[in-house]
Formats: sequence, structure tokens, C-alpha cells
Amino acid sequence: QYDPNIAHGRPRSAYVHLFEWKWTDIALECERFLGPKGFAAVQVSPPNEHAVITNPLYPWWQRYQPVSYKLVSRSGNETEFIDMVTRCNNAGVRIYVDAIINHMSAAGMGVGSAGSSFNSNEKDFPGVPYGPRDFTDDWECTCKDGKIDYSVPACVRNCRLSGLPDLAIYKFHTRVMLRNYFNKLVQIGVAGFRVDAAKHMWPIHLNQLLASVNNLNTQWFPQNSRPFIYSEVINQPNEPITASEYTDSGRVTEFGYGKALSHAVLKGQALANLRTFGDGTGDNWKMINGAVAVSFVDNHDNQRGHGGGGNILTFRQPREYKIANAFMLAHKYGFPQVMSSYNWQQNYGFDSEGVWKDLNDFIGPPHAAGSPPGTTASVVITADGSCDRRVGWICEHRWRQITNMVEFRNVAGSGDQVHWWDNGINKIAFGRGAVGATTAFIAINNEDNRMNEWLVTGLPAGIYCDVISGNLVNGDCTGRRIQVFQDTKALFDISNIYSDNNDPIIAIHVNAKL
Ligand code: QV4
Ligand code: CA
Repeated sequence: QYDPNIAHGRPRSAYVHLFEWKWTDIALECERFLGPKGFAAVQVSPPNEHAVITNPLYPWWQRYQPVSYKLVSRSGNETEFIDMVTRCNNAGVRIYVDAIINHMSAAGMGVGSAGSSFNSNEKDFPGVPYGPRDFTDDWECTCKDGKIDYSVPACVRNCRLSGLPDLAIYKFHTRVMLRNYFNKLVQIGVAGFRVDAAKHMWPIHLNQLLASVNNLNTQWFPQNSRPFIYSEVINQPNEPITASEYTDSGRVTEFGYGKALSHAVLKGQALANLRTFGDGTGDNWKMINGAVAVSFVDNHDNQRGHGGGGNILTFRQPREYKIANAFMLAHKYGFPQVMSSYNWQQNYGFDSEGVWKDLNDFIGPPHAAGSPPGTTASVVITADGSCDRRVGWICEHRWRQITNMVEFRNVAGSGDQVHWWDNGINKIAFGRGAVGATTAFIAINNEDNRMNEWLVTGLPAGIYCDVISGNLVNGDCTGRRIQVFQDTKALFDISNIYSDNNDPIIAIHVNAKL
């Protein structure tokens, strides 16, 4: 289903991907931060047993190589997982699981993170159990050399993605194993699923499988609630497989959103053009309807050159990244995912095939000092509420400009985009709500000169706290104050000088009115 199963009690309208975080840390983060700050949910890394790969050393992508559906992974064990789901749900924050169901590990003979042995060369995974008959037969792959050719749908779906043994999700036993896995998670209290590599499965098989999953746990969800679904489909303009083939079972990830937005913030085209971004007019920017989309600036793949890559903004360009996230969270389109990353040392060079890339794109999450190799470090929160960069977690979701824009979006609710203003190039502003009756308003100056404009905001008169430069604390504003006059006009004076203005954005809303 499209509905993200948000907790009742207060509006929540964006979720965060806590990439590679441990369950114990996520439980704490739900209680101390995400719940109070109005986040709707967390996408967690795959919780099931995965291959433990040592060449290269413990890459993040080992978790995309399932060995069984036992809930023991680099992020923690089953007890910790259950505790996290319980505590997050109780804090009003939902858990979405990244479900790797298209394939199993390609790591040869080995032992997985839960201790199950496997032999991928024989398609033997006793921890599930799966045997050769549960996979797509090799003859079903009609691609040349078994390599995926994205111009042939049957080949995309029946061949091995990156050599990973391809599950036949339509076969009885396979379906039962997958359904049991989903049902176990639903029973624990999980609210939804990211369907990894959905493009590599036939939509009809996927729909049948997902339809067979139980209703959500009534301890936290109304009777007859269905799991929230979003399928990972990288919509490439010239490919025959389209995202809309996957919207019967739920939303799809719209990769075009972050791509076009990053391009605009990097001045590849005018921000002013975003006036019609994804609003359904014209060709809708070649994006899927926002009501069935998950939007994001970057994700765990394209922030490191995997999964389509492209010129995507990440935490490495903080100023531009904050502009992009502020726009996304203010903008009506989709159900947005905020990315929360860890740092790694990039190392550009030519790989064995002569491709110029970051040779360190495999590096896994921060390592816990003094623990065995491959053990993940805990997140450390510093006195100012950010994550300790020395450990390596970036915690973009704790950057004030991003956190506060999540609340902006919650306040804006389903309000329309109104009172749009632009200068034809890279200065823009808009409100959310009805004409003359908005609840939130944002202005962005992405130019090399000052913005100094009186704009109609549609907001009630009064003094507002700019939630980009500060917070509303005990009725006082730690950032800039913006006065809205009776005619709803306010002055948006945004310097372009980096030293006196880190973030060339002003954002105000009725919940941060003095
Ligand atoms: C290698 C060779 C293959 C060879 C194979 C033989 O490259 O040509 O056939 O060995 O054994 C890792 C390695 C990859 C290796 C493969 C199998 O990087 O070199 O193949 O393992 O051993 C992640 C990573 C992949 C990683 C994979 C499994 O991105 O690099 O592969 O995990 O560990 C397409 C898809 C889209 C996909 C995207 C990356 O349409 O669905 O590519 N995105 C999702 C996830 C992504 C994940 C997968 C799918 C797979 O978001 O993180 O891939 O679950 O666009
Ligand atoms: Ca497949």
C-alpha cells in the first residue's frame, strides 16, 4: 500500500534511512530524537543473516547477500531487533525493513552472520532452507553470457543481478519461505518494506507474494492495516521497464527527483524551473506521480557511485546538500527519505576494468575500536546534539537545517504550493497551504549576490523564528527573526556571503511563531 502507516497523535511526513546503524542505537535514537522531532519512520539496513565477506574487508554490500532469514546481522541479533521495533513504535516511529528477496549470496562457500553455512555455487542455503530448485534455472536466463541487458525485461528479471543466485519467487517453496520472513517481521511490529531490486522481479510475482503477507500487528496498528511497500526501481529514461509497472503493490523510489534537484542546486539549470517540479503538468519531469513516489536527494547506492550513480549531492557538499534537502522537505512531492550516512575515505583511481571510480566505495560502517574486525561502532552524540565526527557517523538527520525542515513539512501537511516567487534564475520562494492562508514559507537564494525582497507569504502577521538559522527555544528564537506584516508580506534578506550566512535559506512556519 501507499500509506506509510504513520503513528497517530501528531503529523509525521518524512522518514530517515539510518544506513548500517546498530539496532541498539536506533532504539535510542527513536526515543531521544526521532520521536520528539516528528520523524515518521526509520528504514533499517537488511536485518537478516548475510554473507561475511573479507575480500574486500567487510564491505557494506555484504548485507545485500542473504544467507538466511535469521535475524542476526551486523546491526545486531533478534532480541535487539525486537527491542528496537517495540521501542520505536512506542515512541511513534515506524520501522521499514530493507527486504532482499530477489537473490541470495554469491560468496561461494562460507558461514553467514548467524552461523549458517552455505554454498552459493551449489545454490545451497540450509539456513532457510533453499536448494537449487528454489532458484531461477540458469536456462531461463536468455541473456548473452548471463549478463543483465537492461533493454530486455525477461533478462533483467530471470538473470543474475551482479552474479547473485536469482530466486524464483513464484515457486511454492520459495514463496513460503519469503512469506514466513515477511510475516515474522510484521508480527514483531514492522510497518513496511523497501523491496530491494524490484526491477529484477516480475511485478505479478511480487504482487502475489506481497498480497499474501499478514496484516500488521494490532498492538500498534489498526485492524486490517497492510504493510507499507516501496519498491526500488531505478527508472532509467531509455529502458523498457518503467516504475509504473510496480505501483500496484505500493510506492516506488523516484531516482529522477534527487537527480534533477541536485542538478538544479548545482546550477545545471535554474531553480526557478522547479516551480512545476513533479506537479503532474506536462511530462511531469519524467517522474512518477508524487502520490506513489518515495523522494530523496541521495541514497546509500548513489552517494558512492553504485546504482545508477550520477551527479548527486551528498553530505560532502554540505551547503548545497542542505539547500536540496530544504527544498525537498518544503516541497509537496512524494514521501521523502532523509539519508543518514557514515564517512569513509574516498580514493579515486582506475579499477581493474579501467573505470575511474572511488576504489573505496565498498568501505563499511565505522569500526568499534577494540572489537573484532567487522564490528560496528556505536553512534556518539556530542553536547551540541550532532554526531561525533571522529567516530564517523554523519547524522545528516541531526543537522538543524534538515531536522527543522522535517517539522516544516509536518506543519505544511497536504497544503498546496502557493505564493511562488522567483527571479527567473536561482532565487526562489514559496508557501504551503491555501492562497492567503499558508502555514509555512521558504525562501532560497542560490546566487552569488544578495537577495532582498518583500514577498507575499500568505502567513498570519507576527514574528517568526527562522528555523534554518536557529531554533525556537522556550518561546525565544536562537536564529533570525522574520516579521510578517498585515499584508502578509515579509522581507527576505539573504546574503550570499558564505562567512556571514552558511545557509542561504529562510524557512518559517506557524509552529515557530514567537
Ligand atoms: C561480481 C562481478 C559480477 C560477477 C560476480 C560473480 O561484478 O560481474 O557476475 O562477481 O560472482 C557485490 C560486488 C559485485 C559482485 C557481487 C556478487 O560489488 O562486484 O559481482 O557482489 O559477488 C549492492 C552493491 C553491489 C553488490 C551487491 C551484493 O551495490 O555492488 O555486489 O550489493 O553484495 C542495479 C539494480 C538495483 C541495485 C543497483 C546497485 O537494478 O536494484 O544496481 N540496487 C540494490 C541495492 C544495492 C544492492 C542490490 C540492489 C543488490 O540498493 O545496494 O547492491 O541486492 O541498478
Ligand atoms: Ca530475479
